Amino acid sequence: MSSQKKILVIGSNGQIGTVLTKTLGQKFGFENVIGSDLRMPDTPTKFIFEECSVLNKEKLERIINRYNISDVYLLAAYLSAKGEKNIDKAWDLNMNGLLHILNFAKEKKIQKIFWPSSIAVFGPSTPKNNVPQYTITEPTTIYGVSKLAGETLCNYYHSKFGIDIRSIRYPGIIGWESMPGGGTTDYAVDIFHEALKHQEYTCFLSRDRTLPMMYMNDAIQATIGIMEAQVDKIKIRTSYNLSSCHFSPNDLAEEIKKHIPSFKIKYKVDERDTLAQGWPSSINDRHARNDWGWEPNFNLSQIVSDIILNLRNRYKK
Ligand code: AKB
Repeated sequence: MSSQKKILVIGSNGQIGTVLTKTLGQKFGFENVIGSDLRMPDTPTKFIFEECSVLNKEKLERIINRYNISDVYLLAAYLSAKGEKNIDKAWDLNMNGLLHILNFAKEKKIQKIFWPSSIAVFGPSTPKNNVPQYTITEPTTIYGVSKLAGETLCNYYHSKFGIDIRSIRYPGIIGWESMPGGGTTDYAVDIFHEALKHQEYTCFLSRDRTLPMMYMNDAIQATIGIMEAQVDKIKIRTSYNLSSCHFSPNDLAEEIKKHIPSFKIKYKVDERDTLAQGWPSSINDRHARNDWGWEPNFNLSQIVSDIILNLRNRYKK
């Protein structure tokens, strides 16, 4: 295998994949980054793109061999809300996709894997605030169940076969460059677009449903940060707790009003609020900070200012 890092991002059209693939290209050279997803991206990309499902093991293997892939970021997943409507498919994609990639590493076809877990591994029996790394994990969504099983699988492959797999438990991720799909925390992205276009947003979570959240820039920094950390710094091979800020729809709306005073939020709560009800309000991430130097850069007011600035440019508002 050549010493040049060659990166494959699976799920490169998704909310995080879009920004991650671009950032990896800027950092390591677009000729060294291959994006893959179920369908072609809407706009041309600077990186190489391959249409492929993570469930298509043969095609994936051909891509890995063709480009001599060393590092895989596996982002393709059914998220919480969509997963509840497609339980079998969510389990299949979330588990078999991961298993394929772990087995490529076991067969020494790739060297390093990033796979995200989520705060959805926690459930109603987990403490609500400042949730420690090691605590009760009894998820109540198929997404959370698959992420918890995936964490255990990663740890098993690491201890049994020495696979270098690295993982963080993403909170809700918000940004302006890409749209989320199928998650419970999606409201915190939609709200900005509606605020700028219509000065009004109807929220599907309840007013005070506080959840752990993070700006996209911090999520990307954490993702590349854990992958680039020296191997001896990675002491947890299930998945690291990761935290930046936490807020409710009401907190977010109040912050948006500082920029768009006429903005109004209404509430029409649906089943996604029940999913969110089982999740923690805030997370303790001291292991990530101590082990590999994680530190977030954006608080709520900085996130809101940055998103509004960028979306105002886009919408010319
Ligand atoms: C979701 O809402 O399903 C995701 C998550 C918290 O992992 N954003």
